[in-house]
Amino acid sequence: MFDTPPEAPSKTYDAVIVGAGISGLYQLYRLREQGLRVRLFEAGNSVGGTWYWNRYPGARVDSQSYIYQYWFSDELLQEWTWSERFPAQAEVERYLNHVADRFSLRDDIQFNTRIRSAHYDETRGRWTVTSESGESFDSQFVVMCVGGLSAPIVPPFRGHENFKGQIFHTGRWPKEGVDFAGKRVGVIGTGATGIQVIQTIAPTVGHLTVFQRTPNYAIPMRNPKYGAEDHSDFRQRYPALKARVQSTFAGFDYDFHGKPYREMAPEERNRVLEELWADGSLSMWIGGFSEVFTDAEVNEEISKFVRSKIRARINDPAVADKLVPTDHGFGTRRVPLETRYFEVYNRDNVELVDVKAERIEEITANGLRTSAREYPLDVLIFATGFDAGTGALTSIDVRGRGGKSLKESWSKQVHTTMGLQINGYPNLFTTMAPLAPAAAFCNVPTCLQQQVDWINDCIRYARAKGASTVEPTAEMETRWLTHHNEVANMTLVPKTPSWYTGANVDGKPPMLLSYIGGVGAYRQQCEEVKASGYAGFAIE
Ligand code: N01
Repeated sequence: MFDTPPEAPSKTYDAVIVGAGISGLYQLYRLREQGLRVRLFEAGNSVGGTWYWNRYPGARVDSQSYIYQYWFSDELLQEWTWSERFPAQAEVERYLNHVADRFSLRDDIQFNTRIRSAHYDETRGRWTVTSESGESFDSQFVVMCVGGLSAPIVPPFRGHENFKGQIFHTGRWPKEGVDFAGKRVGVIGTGATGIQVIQTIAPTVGHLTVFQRTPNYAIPMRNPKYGAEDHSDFRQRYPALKARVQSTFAGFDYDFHGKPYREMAPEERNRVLEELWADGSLSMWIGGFSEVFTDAEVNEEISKFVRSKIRARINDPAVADKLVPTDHGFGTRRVPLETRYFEVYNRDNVELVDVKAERIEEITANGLRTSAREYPLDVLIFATGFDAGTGALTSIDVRGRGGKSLKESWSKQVHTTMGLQINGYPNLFTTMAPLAPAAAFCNVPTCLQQQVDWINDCIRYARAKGASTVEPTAEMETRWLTHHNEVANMTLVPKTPSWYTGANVDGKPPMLLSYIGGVGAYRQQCEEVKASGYAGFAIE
């Protein structure tokens, strides 16, 4: 039943994958290995996904390189060497290109092809996927690997079109780069992206104006270079690391500190916090005290610790007042790693504007006007983030049973079954979609590989059974949504507005978009579904 009929036109596939990032490439490898006729469509002109589009100055991964990779090939693990602990964008992009070449993945990828719609035909149990240029493809399965942070947001400031200088969004950075020498540059946004851009360009621009709405906590990155000894050490540890990352809270090789914070004497707490801080990684956040997510008092103590670290690095107390976060607790929004970020504000050529105190009113021909004054600019950079979790999927016109639009359905309530499938959309699978840990609370490659493997196994199971459709039941979906929300509401995170809760997009229904029950626990639940013969999924 799944075999492609011999008379089928060349644009008929068993599976279509959308997106050639970390999950799309791996999904292609796996489904092809299973013998499916697969085609992957990618809007860009090469592979890399996030690491293709986000080539802004300073773009760098916040996960350690030795766990930011694929585990499926021992040869790949043995031959690839990472240059440092937290590599820059170009190195991760090179790695993903190497993987694409090493496994001849490009043979089945069509580049420069943005998918506009995916419509399900109930009578045939198949999808029609159509590109922006109007090419249509017919497929049994569709796997959307479109990313959780890939639909950029440019706030609709008045006068955007009048600006005479250059405007960029970090998530659509030009390949040829941008020359900042001597220029007056403005950056809007101080999230993980803004921080990386600001600390990188501050020494090279003529003048930098940072428009900050919400100050962020950030941890100083410790980024040693790796040599031959490190590489051989990692190679020996890879099997253990591969197993380890699948069971921890956030898919890293570290996990929460075992001892409860409240059971420690003040000196011991301080010692542990200092050790975590000195590690220079995200372990301070998702490998420190779990109470940071659940106990407001403990969170406040840890927040105070971090605030004092930040304040100590800023010369002008008035500037420090603007930069030290007081309106939310440490770790309730994404905590970035930084490299001499706070020292940037000690420079003469850098000015910090608090846009809560002086609102951005419009972009003018020569710069940006707030309620206080006009700031003359040659270049304006939007580090204003993404329509997270849902944006990349809803930008495609996805229609399931009865022509039901996913965008419309999610405008009222975002729902998925474990972030893997959606009731009403048979044979459609998703990676990095809402209600799974991937977008917010996971070392992304850990979660994406787990999801791809689950999808691959599920498709194999359905084919072996001779079934033509796979779809979660409505009951299963409701059960997962209820569980997701229960776990979310046990934490402090939904109380703090950010992209985690959809608060950065007007009109988005407020909810914690990513599952916060832990990567290990999520994986276990996915495994249980598989072991039960996919209980909660109709495979017929
Ligand atoms: O986006 P963000 P991002 N007027 O949404 C501000 C991942 N990532 O691209 O906080 C003024 O976090 C907004 O202000 P506020 C990581 O998961 C990973 O930085 O809403 N300001 C905020 O400061 C990260 O969390 C890595 O008040 C406006 C900023 O723009 C995710 O991507 C590196 C505004 C947006 O911050 C997204 O990060 C980089 C307006 N109208 C990113 N609208 C690594 O692992 C928005 N802002 C290396």
